[in-house]
Amino acid sequence: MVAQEMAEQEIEAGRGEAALDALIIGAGFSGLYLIHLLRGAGFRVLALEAGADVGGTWYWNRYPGACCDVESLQYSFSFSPELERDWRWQERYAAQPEILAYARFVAQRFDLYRDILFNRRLARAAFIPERKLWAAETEEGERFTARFLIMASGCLSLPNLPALPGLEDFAGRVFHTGRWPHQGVEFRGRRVGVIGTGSSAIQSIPVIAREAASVSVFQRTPNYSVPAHNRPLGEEDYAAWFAARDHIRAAAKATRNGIYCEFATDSALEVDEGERQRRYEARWAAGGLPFMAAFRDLLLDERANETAAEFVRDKIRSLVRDPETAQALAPRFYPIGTKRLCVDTGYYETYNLPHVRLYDLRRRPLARIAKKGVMLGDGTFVPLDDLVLATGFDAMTGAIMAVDITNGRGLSLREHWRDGPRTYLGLTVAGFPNLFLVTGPGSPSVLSNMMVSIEQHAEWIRDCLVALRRGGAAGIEATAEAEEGWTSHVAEVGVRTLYPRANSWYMGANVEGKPRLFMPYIGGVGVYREICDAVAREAYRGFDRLAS
Ligand code: NA7
Repeated sequence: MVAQEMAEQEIEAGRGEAALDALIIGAGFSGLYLIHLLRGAGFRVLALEAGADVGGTWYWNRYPGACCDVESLQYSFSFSPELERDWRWQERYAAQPEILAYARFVAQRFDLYRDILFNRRLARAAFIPERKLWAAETEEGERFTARFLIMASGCLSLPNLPALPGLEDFAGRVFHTGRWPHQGVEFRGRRVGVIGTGSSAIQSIPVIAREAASVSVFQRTPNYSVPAHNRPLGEEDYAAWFAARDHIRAAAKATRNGIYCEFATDSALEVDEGERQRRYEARWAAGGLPFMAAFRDLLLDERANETAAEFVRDKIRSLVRDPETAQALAPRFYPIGTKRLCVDTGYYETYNLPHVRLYDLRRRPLARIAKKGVMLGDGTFVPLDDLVLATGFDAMTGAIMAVDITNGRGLSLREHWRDGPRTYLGLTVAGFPNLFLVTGPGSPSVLSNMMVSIEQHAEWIRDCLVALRRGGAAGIEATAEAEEGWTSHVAEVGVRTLYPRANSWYMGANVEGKPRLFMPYIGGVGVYREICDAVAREAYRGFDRLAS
């Protein structure tokens, strides 16, 4: 039964009021903070979570070496000083088990588990205009009604499973990095093939290579990666953090990407070669994503970008002994940073191991997967016992579009977004009242430190719901003009950068048939926050209120 019919029946049966104020989809960091905030503001909330525990991305991505590419002290909630005081990160970059443990700690600390139903996947949701509520149904057949529907379903949660010819014939084990078995995988003595060379592959290949008999990496596009220089955090790190914490937290909110670091304000082209090299060397030695902040124009100017790209290519050539492999690993087809920069531990060095081999699919494409391995276009057969698909995600829109969301006026979100996502502020969609997206397309989202963006979105949504309640309104809906204006603005700002030059998941280019456009908002988290705050201050400019 469609959600609309189901809800109408419930309404006829006398349950005219929405049972919940807000139904939250997902219990990752977004969902957790939303439960905490909305409950604290007196709303009746429930979260549905597809996994068996909290954590979202960090619940599913358990592949070997899975690690956050933002430093743990900054990749954490800032809203509670007590929480910060009582949780200690072990490493500069936290690995997945530690981040998952943190999510559980947060959920327990704020007593969030009681408002989450696990192992529930939302199948459909319909807005019922007459009642001004959402009716929702899970794949398991449970039904809910809520005034507001909040999609906190994650940007990298729906795995991308490309149509690899012959995959169904493969007799060995097949794993996707984003759906890794919870009990772990034993690779000892096995010949492992890895398809893909994105962040998940770059993190997992060095760890798998420690165990496996051989590792064959099938690369379609090489990625730029900088070292993490991960290390344990000690007392002195914490002393320094707490001394500067208030400043760092406040400053991070005003930055371009929500990560506090030294952002250079000069151009890569206005310093001489010696200074450029010195700057890149220092950033390389420090490690991590701030490499891209070495100059202000690395993502704006092709020539500036090329100086950084060539520096990294040089590093690859110096780290990888076999010149042919080094050449294949050095990206040339797109500007550095326009696919998310990877942060690794020993990735390039792994190719110096005798049992690790790179197959460049640009030189010899993957012809098909056979029962016992992979056949390449030039007739080479690579025998394998296991296949690891590190092929990424249907990013940003995948988890939202997986749900059949309709507006009760004959329009589905899938139809509305057929040519690409359209939003107002990345938070709302015209024609879909009382629907909120957290870190959705059209917001800084995946270009930012997610924790900073999540806090900002959740707080904005809470404030909006409180304002509506205070004003006696039943809801809110973005106007078509506001959506059009914002969607155009997101596109205009995007094309001013180098990002559209890459076939990245930011562009939807990794999923066949997906519209190609730059989905996140590149204006910066600081600028974006000011815009969202101004919209709220100006009585929610760009929105219509729904009368009670
Ligand atoms: P990514 O970054 O999307 O990487 C996926 C990789 O898989 C990438 O190298 C792809 O090559 C490759 N791929 C995808 N489909 C195929 C086929 N059909 N054949 C060969 N290779 C393929 O996903 P990750 O999980 O690594 O990282 C996602 C984000 O998580 C990351 O950016 C961090 O923010 C954390 P392509 O580049 O498309 O040629």
